[in-house]
Amino acid sequence: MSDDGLFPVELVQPETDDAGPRLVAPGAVHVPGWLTFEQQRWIVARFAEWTQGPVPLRAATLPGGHQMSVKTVCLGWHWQPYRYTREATDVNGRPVLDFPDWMVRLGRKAVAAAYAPAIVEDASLNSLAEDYTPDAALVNFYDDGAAMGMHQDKDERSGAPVVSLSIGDSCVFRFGNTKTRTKPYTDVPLQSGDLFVFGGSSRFAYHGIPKVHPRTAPSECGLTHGRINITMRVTGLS
Ligand code: MD3
Ligand code: FE
Repeated sequence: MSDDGLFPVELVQPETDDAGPRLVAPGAVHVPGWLTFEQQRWIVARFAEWTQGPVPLRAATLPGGHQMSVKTVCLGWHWQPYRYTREATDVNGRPVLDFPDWMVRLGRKAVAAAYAPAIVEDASLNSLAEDYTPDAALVNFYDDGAAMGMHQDKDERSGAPVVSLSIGDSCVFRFGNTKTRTKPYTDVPLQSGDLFVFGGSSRFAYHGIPKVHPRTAPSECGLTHGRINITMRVTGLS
């Protein structure tokens, strides 16, 4: 992997004083404070560009007519409930932005960090990082009061891991199970800069964001208001 200077890949020490990576469930790893504040600010600047179009940040409308409180802009493939398309036919018909090369490299670094042998014992997960090639990202924005109900991500035709990056306000992430949208689940606090990777037997678990804590974003993250979450996926589509 070469450094083209576009993204600050040489990580300085994390600026947070959190505990290290934690295995939350088989294949589900939380890495607190993975992104530096410099990286967070750089991504927030890219987010501002993505929202300029061609497809605007929008709240998706679910088949029953209910509008989500979370707003989303997509890269690589446009997600609409419940499929991926190259044009945003549910918004303005315009083509989705390209999936950036720097995000592929960041995704590989994320999987390598989360699935290091010291954290997960499963050799099939340890070797996933170098070939990991996400082709879609959902970039979610949570304004005050936004939440995401318990759901599974199953519109992808691939069992490859999902990489999640959080910037801005802290929140409660609810990680459930693969059988039901109800208990048992584990609530994990997520903060600005945190990485979460969901693969293996966690890939199709129910999950959601029951609560975002307004005005908890650290000033250094570059976001004055709300929460950004990027999820990288392998769609398995062509
Ligand atoms: C576990 N986003 O975009 S990220 C989503 O914070 C989504 O915006 C939430 O759920 C957010 O679909 C949660 C954590 C996450 C993302 C994808 C997963 C957890 C996952 C896929 C499978 C299992
Ligand atoms: Fe999800």
